Amino acid sequence: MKPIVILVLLAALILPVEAKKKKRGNGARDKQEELQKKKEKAERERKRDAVNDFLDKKDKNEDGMVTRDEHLAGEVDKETAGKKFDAANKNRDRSLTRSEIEDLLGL
Ligand SMILES: [Ca+2]
Ligand SMILES: [Ca+2]
Repeated sequence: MKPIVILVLLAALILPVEAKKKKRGNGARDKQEELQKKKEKAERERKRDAVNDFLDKKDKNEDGMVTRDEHLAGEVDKETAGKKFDAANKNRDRSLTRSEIEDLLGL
């Protein structure tokens, strides 16, 4: 038998095994990626729920943002609440957006 024929035969034997190995490797990685995605999704949902809870409580006019007045309403310690509002209000406008609320809540 010519060496080239032997090589081809060997390749035909080895390649399917290698392909199988590769597939298994990818499967494990896919699973890990899937798990990571699930974790990230759960984390996003947790944040979204927390912000929604906050808005339910504070956002009286239901515009999806919380003004300083809305935030201070019902707070006992208005000074601390005001400071927290100012710290979270990154762009120094009149209200907290969802992402600013995430900061306020320490998410
Ligand atoms: Ca509002
Ligand atoms: Ca703001």
